[in-house]
Amino acid sequence: MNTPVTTSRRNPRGSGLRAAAASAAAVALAATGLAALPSSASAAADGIVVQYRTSASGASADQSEPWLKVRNAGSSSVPLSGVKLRYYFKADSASAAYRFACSWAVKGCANITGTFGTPANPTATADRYLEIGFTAGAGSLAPGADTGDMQLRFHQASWASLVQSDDYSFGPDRTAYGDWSKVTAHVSGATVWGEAPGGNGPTDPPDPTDPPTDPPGDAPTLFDDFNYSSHTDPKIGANGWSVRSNPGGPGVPGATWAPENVTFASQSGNSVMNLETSTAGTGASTKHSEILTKSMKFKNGTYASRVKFSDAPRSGPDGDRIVQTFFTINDLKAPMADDYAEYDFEYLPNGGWGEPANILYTTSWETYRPDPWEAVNAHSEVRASYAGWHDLVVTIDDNRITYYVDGQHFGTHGAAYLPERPMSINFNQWLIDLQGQPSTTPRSYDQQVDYVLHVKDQVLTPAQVNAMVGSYRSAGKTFEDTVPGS
Ligand SMILES: [Ca+2]
Ligand SMILES: [Ca+2]
Ligand SMILES: [Ca+2]
Repeated sequence: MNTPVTTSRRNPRGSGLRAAAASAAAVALAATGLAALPSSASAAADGIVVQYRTSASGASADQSEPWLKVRNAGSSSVPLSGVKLRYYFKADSASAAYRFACSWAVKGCANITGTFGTPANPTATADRYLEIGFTAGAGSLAPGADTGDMQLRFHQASWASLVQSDDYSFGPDRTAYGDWSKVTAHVSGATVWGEAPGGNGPTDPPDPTDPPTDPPGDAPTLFDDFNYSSHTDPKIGANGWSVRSNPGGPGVPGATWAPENVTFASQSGNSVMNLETSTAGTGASTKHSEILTKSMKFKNGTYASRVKFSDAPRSGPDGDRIVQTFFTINDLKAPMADDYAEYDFEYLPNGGWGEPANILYTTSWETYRPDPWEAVNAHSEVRASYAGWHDLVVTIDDNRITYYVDGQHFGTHGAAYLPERPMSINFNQWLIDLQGQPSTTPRSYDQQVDYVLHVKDQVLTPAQVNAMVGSYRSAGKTFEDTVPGS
């Protein structure tokens, strides 16, 4: 998408979420992110009861319509943002994609999230689940209270009819609300209501994509040490990269994305890529830079890169609201489409998005709507200088997204933010706006990138990442891509 965007909106090509930080929606979002972290609600959640009825009782239907209520039968208040519900079903084919919708809810559809996942141990009646979650805006359930009606539905992305008679959680006779143990409720990863389909309870063996005890030997991998001569080096395209030239957001309106601002230089025998952003204080003089994989084929697994952030321009006056990034992303097929996915490292050396100074964000996106702005994401942040080289790692398994900086845990975001579809891998540097430094004196900022590594479907520790990069280097291998296309 190349639609020009205002500075208060973001374009899915890049990442500019906190551009909307001033809006109430974004404030609610930040709260959502915090609530997605493990909460202490489990002690109070023993009394959670799930009630169910169907509004589409046919053996097959255009849409499945599980209507749900959550009741607090316990003795203390339960924050809904810590509660997840799972409705298990058998997919209509291995490749079938589903879409969630909320028709009406007492708590407000905007406070209810729906994502799809795959059980660790699929059964004949349950190889997918719909997971329902709540934003902070849904509030808490007092003892004895319930959520009221949640009129939910899902359908095939193709709108082909779906078969319900083979779905674990489906109750064709349940046309009025009643307790229903075939929809489970979870708090902080523990099952607090209902019975999961065979082999998917909380005490089951670890999922195969949970952290391996040994570094993987032959997992599909992308490694690139960015050993190129220039942005016109034909190896860049041959190795699957695109250096961006098409206009559009995010960032300063009228700015261009300059392929010539992506350069390569040897540092002690190791090739390093530089993304330069330059401006002389006007849209027309502003040049952003971005490199991204041409293929969206990356989903679960480990992503790692060594990136040098900078706090000051290479030349000229300082103060611009620059964004230095490493992220994965796919395309937003429709506003609030749940199969959108994005995972960001974003460093703002001079603040922006309402922040006065240095801040590093990691953000996991379920989805968003550009206009009017609404987003479903979770983020972690540290307000500090990150000038210099840093090891960035993000891992995605079937349960969570975990970020590390320099080997230290930086943030974990829950299952509601897991990717539904594969993504590209991107690096970019861009200016949020021109309000940080009003001067028209030319200046330019650098972001350097040493390497990128992706290991498909394997959760590596930061130490395992370093070991893998080390073995590529001792083998003299500067590029490998064995990740299959999707
Ligand atoms: Ca089915
Ligand atoms: Ca999503
Ligand atoms: Ca390198």
